[in-house]
Amino acid sequence: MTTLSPEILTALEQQAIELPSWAFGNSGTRFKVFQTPGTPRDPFEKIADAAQVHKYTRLAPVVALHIPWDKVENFADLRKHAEDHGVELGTINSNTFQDEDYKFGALTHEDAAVRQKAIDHHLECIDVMHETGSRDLKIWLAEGSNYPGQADLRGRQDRLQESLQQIYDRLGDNQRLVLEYKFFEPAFYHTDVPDWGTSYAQVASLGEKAMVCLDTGHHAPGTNIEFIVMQLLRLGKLGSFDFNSRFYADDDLIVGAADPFQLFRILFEVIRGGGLNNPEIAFMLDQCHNVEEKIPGQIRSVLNVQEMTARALLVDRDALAAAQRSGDVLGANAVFMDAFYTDVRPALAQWRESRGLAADPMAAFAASGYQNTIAADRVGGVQSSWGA
Ligand code: LRH
Ligand code: MN
Ligand code: MN
Repeated sequence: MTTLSPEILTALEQQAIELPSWAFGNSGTRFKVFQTPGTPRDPFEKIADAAQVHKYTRLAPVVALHIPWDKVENFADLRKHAEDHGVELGTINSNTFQDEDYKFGALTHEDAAVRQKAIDHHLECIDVMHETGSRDLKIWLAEGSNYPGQADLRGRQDRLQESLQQIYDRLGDNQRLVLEYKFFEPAFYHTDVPDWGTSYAQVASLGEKAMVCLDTGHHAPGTNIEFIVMQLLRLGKLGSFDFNSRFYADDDLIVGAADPFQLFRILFEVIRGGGLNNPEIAFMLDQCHNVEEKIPGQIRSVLNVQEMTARALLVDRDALAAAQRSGDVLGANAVFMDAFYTDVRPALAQWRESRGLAADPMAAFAASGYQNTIAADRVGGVQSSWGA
């Protein structure tokens, strides 16, 4: 069995992954939203379910909210509820993609009144952040156009900058804005924030409290995502991850499911760039569990991240650097692949037991009976996000 060094175990001990509240609600495609028994009926129940993931893994102490999906009358109550369940409230995600007024844009809209409405929504999110104790306001914009000539690309970029500046100016001293990019969907011809370069250009001119969010599912097939991770870390502008995996487009599948090797390569660059356990970077999941059970789906996800982190930490960096310096192409590649092919699961299971956790968190959760209890107790669970 591979053993993990004390240094590696210390690094793993500090790992913290933020869960998306919406992963616990029903979601689907534009074709169908399937109902799962036991689905939370409100944000309080979503937090209770998220706390189960942390209970069995000790990897997920923070839960991100999406506004208005998680709007409650009193956010201080929700915060207290989270703390009572052993977790914290984290990133606040804004939503300008489900409102009629935003058909032709929100922060980029031609009409100043519509832009103001969208800015005001973000200011409201900042108010929420003060109550929840959240640091980050995460903005993803569904804005763009479908046909060449439909929109003035340059004008929209200028308006975006002005709108973001107004939001940025409202941030408190310890608050940040993270701007997420996505190459297409729902707009199919152009998107206003399609890539890391645009996000970087926008946040760089806002100031130090503005960073880029990298959602792993938001790139064209074949994109070298770890290169982007390296570059943003190098520039000091990587604010957060939205982890998930994709086969085709924005699939939102379990992180590491489609391509564990890509996750390994990303985490290697995170470690190389000083990003692991760096409080400046939020390691978030952004996933939907459309056909599988949601709590086990999230447990599987955080374990996948932990597993690939452990493998990436196993890379013999000295041997790798020596091989790189001497131009030993295949030697360098072999050092890299040796770490990737190492099965760390038995060592992680043993380590979990040494910390009073079950060796197999998936099995322990299944045996706990929690799923049956919520299925019996909760009727009419909420739909959290996409779909009809
Ligand atoms: C957009 C996105 C963004 C949203 C989330 C629900 O595709 O990745 O982060 O907030 O999905
Ligand atoms: Mn995302
Ligand atoms: Mn997405």
